[in-house]
Amino acid sequence: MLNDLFMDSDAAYPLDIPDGALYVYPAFFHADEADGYFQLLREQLAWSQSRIKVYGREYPVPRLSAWYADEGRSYGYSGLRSEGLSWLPVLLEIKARVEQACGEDFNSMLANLYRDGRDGVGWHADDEPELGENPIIASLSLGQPRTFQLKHRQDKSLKKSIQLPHGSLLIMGGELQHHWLHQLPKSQRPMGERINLTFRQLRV
Ligand code: MD6
Ligand code: FE
Repeated sequence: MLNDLFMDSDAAYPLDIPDGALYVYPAFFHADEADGYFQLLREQLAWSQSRIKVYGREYPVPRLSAWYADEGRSYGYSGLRSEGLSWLPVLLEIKARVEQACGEDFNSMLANLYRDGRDGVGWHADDEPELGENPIIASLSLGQPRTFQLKHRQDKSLKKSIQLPHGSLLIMGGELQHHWLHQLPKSQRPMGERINLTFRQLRV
């Protein structure tokens, strides 16, 4: 279903990878629209730095985040469980555009703010049970273009590296979360801020 939708659109293109579906809209939002959203999200979201426990020691994660969801939804990630914040007008506006493009509804969104190249997110899959079997996750990138990498869990020769520009939308679906890990690596290069919104549909 995702396939048919995107084959018809010349704005989005599929990336040819086995064991999962991956689509990119390089310019989902035009630059001026993307600029406006970046500013609003930077100011309005309730950014905070989570801490994770690794072998009994606590560390701040290298990014700021904020988590929004429909009333009454809670979500566990990195050993934490939290209630989502209430949607803001700007988020509902963006969510509607993303839902229209995906042909899917989303009831939650995790926002990440990478302050500079020292912030990133390590190898992971978004395979929490709440997301269901083969989730569609839509990921909007604003601000500093950053590299997004994927590697296959079984076949170590399969790797993919893509640039996520300002205003781009990446859509993951199919069996991707079962067979691939993804990360946003840190970088030594001087870099500005990047905001990423990942829209999800929680099934429970
Ligand atoms: C990021 N994104 O782009 C981190 N997860 O900042 C993710 O971890 C991610 O972009 C699932 C689907 C799309 C993503
Ligand atoms: Fe992810």
